[in-house]
Amino acid sequence: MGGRNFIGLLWRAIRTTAFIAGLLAVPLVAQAETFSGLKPASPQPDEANLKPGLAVKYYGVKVDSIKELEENMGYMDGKPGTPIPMLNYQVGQGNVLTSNSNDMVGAIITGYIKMAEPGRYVFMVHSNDGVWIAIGDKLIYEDPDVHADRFSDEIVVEISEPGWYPIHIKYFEKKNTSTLELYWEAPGFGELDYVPAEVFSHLVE
Ligand SMILES: [Ca+2]
Repeated sequence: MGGRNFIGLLWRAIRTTAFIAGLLAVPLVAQAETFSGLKPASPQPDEANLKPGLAVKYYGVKVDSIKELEENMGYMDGKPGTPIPMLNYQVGQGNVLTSNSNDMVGAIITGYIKMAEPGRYVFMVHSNDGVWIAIGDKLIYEDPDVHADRFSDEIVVEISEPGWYPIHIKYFEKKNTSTLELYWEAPGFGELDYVPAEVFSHLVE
């Protein structure tokens, strides 16, 4: 999927720029928004009932925004798809996520993400087209319209309670190329990388 070394370099460049800007007191880099108050799953899911990856429902829709996807969902039933192991999709014109379609796909992705240590998590999202992401019932990011591959800014999440948190993603791809990638820098993980498959799970329906 290719972008990994690039994102590492980009990350270091951003960090270096921010550091130098800090030294010079030049406001070159916007302050990242910090999210707290995320709610862990309560009760925590029974690990015996968890399956790897995130659950997904697909909608065959041609929409221009997350809002339009939601409107379509009001009168359509989603079709359960193959679970999504991790969010590392930059597939050009290939099939969207685990669907069998390469265009006009809406996806509702649900499950849990394990944040095993308390502290500060820095997320970044790479999307094409629109995306909306909530963790622990808190909206942490949306870029809801049609767009070419685009990175979020840093999304800083601070938690005090380790464990499984519900994750809820709305995503659509209208046409041409598609991308959905989720990166993080977690306590103890060192540097920005894909959120690894082992921290995603979903309950069997
Ligand atoms: Ca596209």
